[in-house]
Amino acid sequence: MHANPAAMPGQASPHRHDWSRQEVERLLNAPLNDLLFEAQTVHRRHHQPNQVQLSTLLSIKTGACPEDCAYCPQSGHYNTALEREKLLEVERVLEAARTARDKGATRFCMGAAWRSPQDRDLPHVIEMVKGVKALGLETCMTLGMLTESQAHRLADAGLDYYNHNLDTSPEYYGEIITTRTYQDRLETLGHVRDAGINVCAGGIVGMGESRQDRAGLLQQLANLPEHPESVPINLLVKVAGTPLDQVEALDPLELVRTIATARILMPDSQLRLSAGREGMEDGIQALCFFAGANSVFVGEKLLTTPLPETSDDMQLFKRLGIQTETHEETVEASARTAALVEAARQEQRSGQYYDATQARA
Ligand code: SAM
Ligand code: DTB
Ligand code: SF4
Repeated sequence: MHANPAAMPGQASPHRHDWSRQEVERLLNAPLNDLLFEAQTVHRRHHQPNQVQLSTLLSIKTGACPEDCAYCPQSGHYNTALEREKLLEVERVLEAARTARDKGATRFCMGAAWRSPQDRDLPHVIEMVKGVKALGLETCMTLGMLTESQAHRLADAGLDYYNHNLDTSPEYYGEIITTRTYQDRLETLGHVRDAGINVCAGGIVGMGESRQDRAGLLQQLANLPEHPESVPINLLVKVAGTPLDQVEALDPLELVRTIATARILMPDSQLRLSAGREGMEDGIQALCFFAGANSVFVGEKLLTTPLPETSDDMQLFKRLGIQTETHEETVEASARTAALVEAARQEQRSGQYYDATQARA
């Protein structure tokens, strides 16, 4: 397929955790057709090619966040026309979860505009996890940084996934956030992993970063000791009042390249075409699915910004011949990915080589 196989190092698709920046850049820089062909080949080997999983988000505590993330409408550092809201009552969360389930979501993600949860908040949040699980949904939370013991308490409550993003490359990170470090984020991801919760970690493109920065983000994610089970790729949603409001729009094909490269680097991870679908052309979304995206957020809103109409999403899936995952399929896929990540972890520990190309045989 390629004149120089080394130019497409994902070809053999082992679960590697030692990608060099140069290798990742070579993938990102490849002719688009080569990159897409490779990504789709890996995708087919590891996933159902015509299936997407649906998640729904709910902001359980909105705005007034002490962090200064330059992209975020919820940061208390910027003047965005956002209405603040304190931690929601559990029953309101369960109501939203029921609606999401009835509309086909199989995972319910709850996000809080916190630097980290206070210990006094945890019992409340734990009630939410238990209640949402009892509705037959997978649970995900994103609450900021976690200590080791908080991660264990959430694990004991049965939390399925914890989302904490690296956001961008280590080099560009300081341009975007000054109130917490890259190392802080890696530590939280370590606590989540060690507590036995599935890891959801990704980042944002379109923040004025370079292609090298996108390579840096992907390299960091793929070189984590275990690949995150879930990798959200967000396209910046520009919100008036945030420092990134006027940043130049990213060529959407760069998003497609980022997703394709993520698919090659992390063959078994669920890859979510996350923020940024509202207003995105159908053709670009279709390319993202071809590149290996197999999950999206549906519903009225992400956390605070709008999503496409669900009826438009369903229409697009129909046009593409894409089926939405059932609850049973989601549970089966999550268990399979978690088992593969665990197998890779064990084999890495014992010094054996893990070949993910054999995983679906
Ligand atoms: N406060 C918690 C934290 O930062 O970990 C959880 C909520 S925070 C909103 C979750 C993620 O949403 C961020 O890490 C970022 O990647 C993404 N995000 C926030 N605002 C965004 C925007 N305007 N466009 C795209 N992604 C965004
Ligand atoms: C993720 O990576 N993207 C989601 C979820 N994880 C929490 C959040 C996107 C937020 C977009 C801006 C907003 O709606 O506030
Ligand atoms: Fe706060 Fe999370 Fe927004 Fe950063 S991304 S300002 S931590 S809510």
